[in-house]
Amino acid sequence: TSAVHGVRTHASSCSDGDKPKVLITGGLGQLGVGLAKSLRRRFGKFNVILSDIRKPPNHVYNNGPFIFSDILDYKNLREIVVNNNISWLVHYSAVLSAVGEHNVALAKEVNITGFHNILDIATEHGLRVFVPSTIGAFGPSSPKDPTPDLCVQRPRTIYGVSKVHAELMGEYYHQRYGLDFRCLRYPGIISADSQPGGGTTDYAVQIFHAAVKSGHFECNLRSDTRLPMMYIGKANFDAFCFGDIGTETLPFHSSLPPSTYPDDCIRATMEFLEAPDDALVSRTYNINAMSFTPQELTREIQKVLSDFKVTYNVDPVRQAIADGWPKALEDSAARQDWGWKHEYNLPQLVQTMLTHITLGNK
Ligand code: AKB
Repeated sequence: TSAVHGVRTHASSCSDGDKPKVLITGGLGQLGVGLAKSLRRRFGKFNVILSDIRKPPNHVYNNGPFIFSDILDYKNLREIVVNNNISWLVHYSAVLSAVGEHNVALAKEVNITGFHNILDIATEHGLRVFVPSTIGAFGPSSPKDPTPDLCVQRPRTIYGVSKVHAELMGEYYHQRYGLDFRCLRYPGIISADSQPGGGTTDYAVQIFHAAVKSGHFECNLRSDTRLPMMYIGKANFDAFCFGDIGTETLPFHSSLPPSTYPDDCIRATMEFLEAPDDALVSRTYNINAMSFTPQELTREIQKVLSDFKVTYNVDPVRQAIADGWPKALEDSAARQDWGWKHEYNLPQLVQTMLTHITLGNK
């Protein structure tokens, strides 16, 4: 009998007073460490557990609880939830778009079977569960500029199909069993200190590292490929903000106002996770920040690094995926229902990324 057959429905429970006890799966990917840091600041170091199937670098071990967790191992996952009194589950494990097309069986296993385990365990234990969806949940027949929350969704990648499946299953479990399912459709996420793993939007992270290190970048998407993107703050942004790096002069950065919001992606996720249940008219929301092409991004980087050169060697798999994706997401419902507001535009993104990467390389 699968767990969901014995399901009881309860409101999301919290453990330490009002504080949730959070488990993050896929914690060593592009997003987990940064989110853990913000959640720990808010709810306490020991109330947020990062998990993955890989051994973490020392700085992750030293910054708070980390455990092995394999989302394909139902019993292991259930044991972790029970033994740690987990009340919120952030499910970041996923095989991304480009890697998924090269290994459909793996993507199906992780993104669909693994997600079923998450859904059943979350339902059985009354968890609040956050699952990111993506611009990849849309396809060539979706309206593209902007793409509304509700429209035709016929993605042509296993990644996209698995994300539409997750959206629909989560919404179904919400209305059928009362599961507190929350899902944001992320744009391509741009991070300074963590690498994306096998996506179509990866170029927009790699280009910054290449600009700083070698002054040349070979781009695997066509120069006019417009995609929605969003900035995620550095996981060790405190050190950057509060002067742990000494008296070093910050390159490029001087015109930026000192930001109380060191990012958009983590803030969106935190605000959505904490939004009162009755504010959520829907369970799946688009969130949008900026959109640009490789050519526009290159020009913005060249305003700072004038010798930077980009050449193009298009990957047909990634290009076909990108050609079917939205150019911008329509996100007025997120703005209206739970107050979403982006902070970073293209010039701010470029200045911040170049600053972080340059300082990180010193
Ligand atoms: C990918 O490119 O696969 C991801 C995404 C947009 O979901 N970054």
